[in-house]
Amino acid sequence: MEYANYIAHCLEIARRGEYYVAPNPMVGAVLVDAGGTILAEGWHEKYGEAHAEVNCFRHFEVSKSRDLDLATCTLFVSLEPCSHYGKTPPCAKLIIEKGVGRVVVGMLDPNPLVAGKGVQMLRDAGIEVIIGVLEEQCRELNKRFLCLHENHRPYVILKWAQTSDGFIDIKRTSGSPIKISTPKTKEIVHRMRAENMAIMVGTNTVLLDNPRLLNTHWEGRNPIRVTVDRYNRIPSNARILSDESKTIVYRNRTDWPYILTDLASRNIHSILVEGGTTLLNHILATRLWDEIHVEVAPELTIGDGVPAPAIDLPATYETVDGHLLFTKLNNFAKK
Ligand code: AOF
Ligand code: ZN
Repeated sequence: MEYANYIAHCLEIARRGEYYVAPNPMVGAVLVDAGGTILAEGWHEKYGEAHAEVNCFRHFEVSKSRDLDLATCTLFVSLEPCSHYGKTPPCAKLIIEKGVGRVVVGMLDPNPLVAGKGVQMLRDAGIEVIIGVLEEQCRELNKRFLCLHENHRPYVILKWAQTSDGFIDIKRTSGSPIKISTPKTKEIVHRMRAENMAIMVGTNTVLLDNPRLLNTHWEGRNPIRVTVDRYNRIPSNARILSDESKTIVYRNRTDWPYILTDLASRNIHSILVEGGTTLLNHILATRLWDEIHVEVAPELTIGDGVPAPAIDLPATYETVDGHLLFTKLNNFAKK
């Protein structure tokens, strides 16, 4: 029985919960008989609802093989089964009750409510437990959830679009921003808004662009909007304050380490920062970020404007609609 193949399948089905489970992790589970046949599968579908293991057993109960002795079977799950009473009862307890013989776990759950206790419960009940299969892929899938529990701050993604001569906008005090993104790259931005729990822009962007910062071009929830307003300049009718989603405005303390700590205390596991340059440069100086995504429009030069943050772009990029999409990962963020 090739464990990695089944954990790979768990990861594939876990992703179906992508836009619906935050701040919980995406988790997939498959129940496999002694001959290696998958009897049932399940994944965490929605925040606050059943965990992957519960859904897997539910599907098993309605299957033809439900009378099988589960002592001969293996449950594969991409994350350690939980041991706590949260919004749902502990999955480890359910697995013990079902009498499963063996459990293969992709990676341990760093949530202090679980953190090894799920595996301990299973082992105490005499179940064979194997830990650490495709661990790197398991970590990548839930990098936001892991960042919150391991680093006690949200996963931070900085994102901007710039002209080929390095500007994010024309200099202006009114009027509309220059359009840099294409329809397809705009869709990618909305997907990023759906992937992250929060979205942030600085005061100037709120005042100049009056953005809604919603996810209107991709499935899933709208992100929680975050901004700073030290001098009470944001008017009460600003679109960022609309009731289409929640908004957090920092007024007294606006430094990035403080904001991250506060967001973590609200269980926000990820934030996408879309600008402007002042905010992005402040964040870059703290080194508290995880990814940077830069879109460059090669055909667009404006000679003068608001400069993009000065960073070294990586050598490789993706091309979408003729635009260059660079992704830079942080090497010095504490992992
Ligand atoms: C599992 N299987 O599919 C998931 C787990 O509030 P609750 O009850 O939904 O618990 C959320 C926590 O449970 C979450 O922070 C993480 O530690 C774990 N997620 N565990 O056994 C699952 N999604
Ligand atoms: Zn659980």
